[in-house]
Amino acid sequence: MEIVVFGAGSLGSLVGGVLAREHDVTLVARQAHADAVRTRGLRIEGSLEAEVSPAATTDGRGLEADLAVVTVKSFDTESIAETIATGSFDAVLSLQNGMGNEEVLASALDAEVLAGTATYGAILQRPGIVECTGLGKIVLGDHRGGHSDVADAVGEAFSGAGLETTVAEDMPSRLWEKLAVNAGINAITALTETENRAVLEPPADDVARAATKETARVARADGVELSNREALAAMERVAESTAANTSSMAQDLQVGRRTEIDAINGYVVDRGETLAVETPTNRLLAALVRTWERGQGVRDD
Ligand code: KPL
Repeated sequence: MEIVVFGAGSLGSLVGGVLAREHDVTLVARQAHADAVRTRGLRIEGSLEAEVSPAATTDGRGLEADLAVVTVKSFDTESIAETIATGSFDAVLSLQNGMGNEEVLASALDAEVLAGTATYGAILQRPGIVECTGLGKIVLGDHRGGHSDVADAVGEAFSGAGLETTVAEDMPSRLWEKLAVNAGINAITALTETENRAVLEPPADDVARAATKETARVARADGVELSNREALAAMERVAESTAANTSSMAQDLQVGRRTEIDAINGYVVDRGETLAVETPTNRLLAALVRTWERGQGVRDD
């Protein structure tokens, strides 16, 4: 399969690198990373150790392939959709954090849009070197739910390359479950500069559980079946299996980058307001991370 990964940072490089063992992969990445991959190849360290040689570029315009995998930050989805639209793809798979990315892609593109969740831990250590810090899995399927032959084919391609992948017909509720996981883990570990295990232990565990339960409440008000028990079990399972990992938001704060707070805790607050569900913990976490972003000069609203 011909695959282009748009936004090859930590997760995108790991997924693209593993796929490159079996498929024809192009990484669209920042200059230094693209240069390193072009000259020395991509080294995957940690659990999925490999040396691979995907193509790499900084310019995603006008590309053609069977599949576009989107791993850009949620606040860049609109602009990457415009870039993808200048090329030609049969299918697009969003492997992003937060909600609403698939709708943005679907409204800009003719291709079939798949939603996916990924729980692999990944850190881009240096240009050309990505570390797999935790084996996870990918769940993907039609973004509106239901059966999709294209999702089956993509699932087979991913599994064949060595990524543990399940094809699901209930992606809307899987996305809410992933949102509940990220709402519980990301902002807390970012603000406290801790690894994911921090949310399993006092005193952060109560805060993480409250943020997760609020998210499940909003999901139910939105018509999705997600009990507090299921959401908490998912959050704790992911925190355990990625205990020693640094969440993507904690990585963003470490390097002074804008975060995905708007698409995670911020989304829970906004949707909660629309559906008349109180979300005090998500509101507090969102306010604190946004305050940090303003202080860093990486947001101005
Ligand atoms: O998705 C993640 C993230 O860091 O954004 C988790 C699952 C929390 C892994 O760290």
